Amino acid sequence: EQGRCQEFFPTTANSIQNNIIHHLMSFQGRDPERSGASDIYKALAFTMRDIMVEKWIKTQKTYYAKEKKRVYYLSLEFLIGRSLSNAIINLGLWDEVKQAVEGLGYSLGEISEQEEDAALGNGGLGRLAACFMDSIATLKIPAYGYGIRYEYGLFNQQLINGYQVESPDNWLRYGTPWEFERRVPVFCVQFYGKVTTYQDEKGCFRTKWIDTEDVMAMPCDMLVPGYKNDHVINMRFWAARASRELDLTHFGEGDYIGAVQHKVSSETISKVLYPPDHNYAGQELRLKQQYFFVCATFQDIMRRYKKKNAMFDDFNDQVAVQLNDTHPAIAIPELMRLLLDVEGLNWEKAWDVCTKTFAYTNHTLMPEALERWSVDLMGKVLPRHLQIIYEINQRFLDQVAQQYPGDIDKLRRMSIIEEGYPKMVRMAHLAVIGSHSVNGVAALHTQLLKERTFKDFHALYPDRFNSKTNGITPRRWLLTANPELAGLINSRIGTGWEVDLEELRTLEPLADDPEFREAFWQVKLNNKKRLTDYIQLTTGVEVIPETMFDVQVKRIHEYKRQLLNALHVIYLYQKFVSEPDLELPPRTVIFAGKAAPSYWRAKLIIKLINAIAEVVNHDPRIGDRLRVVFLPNYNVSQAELIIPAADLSEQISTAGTEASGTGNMKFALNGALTIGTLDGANIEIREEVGEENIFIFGLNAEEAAFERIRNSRTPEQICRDNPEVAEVMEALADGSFAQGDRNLFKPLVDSLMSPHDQYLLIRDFESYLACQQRVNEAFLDQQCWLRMAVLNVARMGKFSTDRTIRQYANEIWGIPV
Ligand code: DL6
Repeated sequence: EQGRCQEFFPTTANSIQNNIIHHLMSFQGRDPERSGASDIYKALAFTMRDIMVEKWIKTQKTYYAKEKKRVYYLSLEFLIGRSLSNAIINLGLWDEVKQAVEGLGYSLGEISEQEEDAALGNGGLGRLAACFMDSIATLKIPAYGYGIRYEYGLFNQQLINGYQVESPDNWLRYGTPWEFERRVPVFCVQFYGKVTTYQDEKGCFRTKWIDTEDVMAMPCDMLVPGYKNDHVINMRFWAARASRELDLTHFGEGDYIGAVQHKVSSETISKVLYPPDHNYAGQELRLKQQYFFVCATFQDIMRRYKKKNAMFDDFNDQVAVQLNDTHPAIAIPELMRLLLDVEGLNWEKAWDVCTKTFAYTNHTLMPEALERWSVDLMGKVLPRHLQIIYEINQRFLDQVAQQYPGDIDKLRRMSIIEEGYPKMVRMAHLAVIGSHSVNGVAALHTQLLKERTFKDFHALYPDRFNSKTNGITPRRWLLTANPELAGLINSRIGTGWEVDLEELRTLEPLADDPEFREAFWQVKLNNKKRLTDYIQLTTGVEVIPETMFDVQVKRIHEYKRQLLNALHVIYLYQKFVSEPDLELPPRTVIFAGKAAPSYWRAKLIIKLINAIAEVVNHDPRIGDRLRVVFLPNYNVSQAELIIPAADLSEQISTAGTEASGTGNMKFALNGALTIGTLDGANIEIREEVGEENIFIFGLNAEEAAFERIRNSRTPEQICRDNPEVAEVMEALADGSFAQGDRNLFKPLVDSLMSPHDQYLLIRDFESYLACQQRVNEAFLDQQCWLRMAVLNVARMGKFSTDRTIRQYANEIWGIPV
């Protein structure tokens, strides 16, 4: 059998090429001699999928044979990006595929470019989920990712006259070769209706949810190969389908439109990814998306569980469910419903199983990102779940009242139901109460969760809280994205780092080796040249690769403070104009990122950056000393191009607002130096790389919190004390970047100058300027800069998702790795 598989699944350049041709002809109906790059891409992707599917079947068989505990990672977002190069690398077939493709007259780069990004996520949270899948497969953990197969992913961003304009991301327009659309198992998901009770055959009162509107969930699987280990796992994405393909009642009455309507409205559920990343308005469709994927997922989990088990008493010994933020938290009342109403367990047993099954990861400190649903909406869409939530809450509050007699305020603060008009269901409270583990994603974040967001809960359940610092997969973020650097590292220390990132430590002595530094610089320069070409192509702006590439790429949000960076650009511009002989390294300041479509302030920041670029890039007094670029339509593939080319990584959020950040890790791993605040994982990056190898500025989280209340120096005072700050603010206010229009950027000026600016931009501006000056000096000493950059790479071992996932597996999931 082994032999037959090996014969069938191609692993030599020759057999891969034959397989590509076979796919071209038999499945795509193309003449190989007249096929274009996109045909070859598809045929190659199918060829890789063939290899993966065999390994996936074997992997699944080992799970069943060993009756292993499985982990289910539930996430509304998976920001996957492209799959082809990653699959080829993880399957260990790079050289063979390259040769095969070149034999057909194409370069592998050209073929990879054909792939559309799968952008089923908004930003950090979704990309983390994708990195986790890679590490889970590489560590051979029996796990599945579960999510939604959005027909439209994260919107495309165009810049028109400097403004963000959104258009739909129709990524499935030509289909995707990576998914298996499965007709079985298809599950029915109920909505609306009402709850009744009845007596079962033993005379017990049971609850039933009836008169519902039903939608079918169809699974689409995408495979994730581990790194060179024959282990392949799958992500299962649910697509909504109408419960009756054509509504026959309406059809019989000649109402064709009515018949189709049901289909259209059902399928809307998985139509589109919700774009905001930190504030989800309580929209019915989003609640339906959440329940849709949770309900289908649990039917699938139960189906698998029941193959080998009849009783539910030890369900949690077989099943661990990780909730990626509160988005899937409706899973808690859903499991209770299944155990109570379907399996007939009593409340105490069901609750015990439930809390031992779930673990919750929080990803944000922004209060507006903590999800709340109106009780009315919840009661309408999911009436049985609302009943269960009330019961969970009642029992929980009884416990709190017992522990803290007479403390009514505490009951009010901790309740799952927020009293008010309207009453709201606090999903984060539900998630904390219904899980045995609650984790933050960096040390500071967890500390702030314990001290602020979940203070009362931490006092009640101190052992429930733990920290799991995020990571990134080195396979995508170094091996795939930066092959030249990976090659250089391999030539000196071997390839062990690919699965044990701590091995990069052995690079440390090479930081003092001039020959290695030179090679390192050459790699960086080549990456910068690649990016230079891309910038020219996409924006028409000509940049000089030898200048300092100062990069801030991430979602546009006030707390991430792109505006602070923009103020520094204005400052530099004024310096270059007023003191032409000043010795400052020339800079190319690169921005990219999407703003939530309804977040007008973030969109105005994009307009401002483009307006500054317009002025700076066309001012002959500046020459080549300063360029500003805003790259449109930031996505994973663009990140893979930008990050390896960066010299300076901007991680400048107000301390205490960014839960972790993972871009910070990607940049440092690729040899960029960080300028940042003591926020999120920046703190741990500083601990690892050493404070002499990172540029830190600004208030820390405690000082920032204090400053918001004390307001020791208002923006107005700072402008009075510091003419350089005043001059920057003046240029922003007087229309210098708006063709004299003083109103365009007034909302930004007003927020900057407000004594209540919660993001404290002006408060941190002087410290940021001073820190940027230290960056300038360091960059002018190229050897010193390179030494620091090499040490950053060498000391990034902690930030592999292999480490993060090991911790989740050992400390939360009960699966020793
Ligand atoms: O944990 C992954 C990532 C963190 O690195 C970022 O700091 C954090 O902002 C992000 N959170 C979200 C929040 N979405 N919601 N809710 O994307 O998570």
